[in-house]
Amino acid sequence: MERSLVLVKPDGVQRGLVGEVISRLERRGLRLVAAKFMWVPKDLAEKHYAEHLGKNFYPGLIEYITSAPVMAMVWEGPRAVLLVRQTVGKTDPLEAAPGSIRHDFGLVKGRNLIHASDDQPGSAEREVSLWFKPEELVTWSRELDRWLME
Ligand code: D4T
Repeated sequence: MERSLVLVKPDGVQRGLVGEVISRLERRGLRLVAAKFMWVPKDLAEKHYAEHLGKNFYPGLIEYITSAPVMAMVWEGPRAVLLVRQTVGKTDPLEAAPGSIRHDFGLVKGRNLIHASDDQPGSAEREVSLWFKPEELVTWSRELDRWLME
């Protein structure tokens, strides 16, 4: 079982797409483990995007992610990291596969609606622990799980 950190970014929240994102991930069969609606403190934004420090788009990225509230969530399932990335689509909406969230709702990389953990080793675990305390992660099962998972 894997976990992935998903953020509906400020543009997704402002455009009323929180429900759409949750609905797509639920329909995929993934299980919600944690969620909080929040302003992103600048130090959290800087830690989250530390790998981009020094790049030309970094200042705009920090300003964007702190410009309005985000919906931060953890989703769980077998191969959840890649499944969520597939549902989200590639970083640039122009390259995102038809049917993905960024394809269906996005125009440009700098307003791509949603974040999802990548599949670098340890990346998802690092992000989940950056955004959520262990006690905020809910352990539960669904009756439906036996029809979704072997
Ligand atoms: P996030 O991290 O927001 O889910 O996006 P990705 O995982 O798909 O992409 P990323 O880490 O490479 O980029 C982080 C963030 O920066 C914005 N960005 C990226 C941008 O504005 N211009 C760029 O050239 C790149 C590469 C978009 C997402």
